[in-house]
This record gives sequence, C-alpha cells and structure tokens, in this order.
Amino acid sequence: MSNKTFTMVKPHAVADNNIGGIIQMIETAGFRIVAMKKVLLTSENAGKFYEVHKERPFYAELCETMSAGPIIPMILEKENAVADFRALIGSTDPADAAEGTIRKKYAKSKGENAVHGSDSDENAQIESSFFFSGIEQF
Ligand code: RTP
Ligand code: MG
Repeated sequence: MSNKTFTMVKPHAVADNNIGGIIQMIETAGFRIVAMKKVLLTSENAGKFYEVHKERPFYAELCETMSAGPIIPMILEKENAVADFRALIGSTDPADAAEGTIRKKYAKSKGENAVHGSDSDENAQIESSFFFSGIEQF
C-alpha cells in the first residue's frame, strides 16, 4: 500500500477563495503536502486527465467544468493515503456527503464537488505524473 495520493481543488472552489479552507481540512486530517501548484487546464487537457470517463454521459460537462478556471493539483502523503483521503472528501454527490467531509462543506453539486481524490494507488501515481515531473517532490 502506497502512502501517497493525488488531489485537485476544482475551479469553482478556487474561484470562491476556498483553497485555504480546503487545505486546512487536509492538513488537519494529517496529510502532508508533497507537491502543489496552480494550473489552468485546457478542455483538451482535462479530457486527457479524465480519459477513463470518456464513455460516460457527463464527460463533456466534466471537461468544461474542470477547465473553467485554475485548479490546485497536489500530491499528499499519509499512511493509507488513498482510502483515508476518499473518506475525508466524502461522496461524489454533496447531497450524500457525510458531515465533516470536504464535499459536505465546499461542494455545490456533483460536477462542482470541490475536490478530486484518486481512487487507487495506481491511479494516484498516474495522476501525479500528469501534473508533476518528480523534481518538486520532497
Ligand atoms: P473524483 O474522481 O473527482 O475524485 O470524483 P469521484 O471519484 O467521486 O467520482 P467519479 O465517478 O470518478 O467522477 C469524476 C467526476 O465527474 C463528475 N461527475 N459528474 N453529472 C454527473 O452525474 C457526474 N458524475 C460524476 C464529478 O465531478 C466527479 O467528481
Ligand atoms: Mg474518481
């Protein structure tokens, strides 16, 4: 089991000045930020990142939503990082997200759900490599 995961603060949360609030929840939960930057994706690059979802009905909407403004991609470190981070962010749909989760506090809808969180160690590695070369990580 890896001790790293990958996350992005989504455009609406950046636009609403919630980067700090979200990072505070992440750090309070015991995650260490290994790498972080601010990036504006083109719709095409969002499409590459979310290629696994390309057959799903929400794919076009997802690519537009994720390229609507800058995002904050981060690599996070903690024991059991992937599973613990999925628990911290809560359900995809904020209507189902538990109290105390990031999505309960900051998500507006299924599409504008504040943050991304990798769903496996393998995807955490692939997604981290999409944004970071390796030299930033310490
Ligand atoms: P994420 O990948 O962003 O951490 O979210 P997730 O695992 O909870 O959800 P996933 O099934 O991987 O879907 C990726 C993102 O697509 C958007 N989505 N929209 N309109 C819809 O029905 C719908 N379903 C999913 C969400 O923004 C979700 O985070
Ligand atoms: Mg996912």
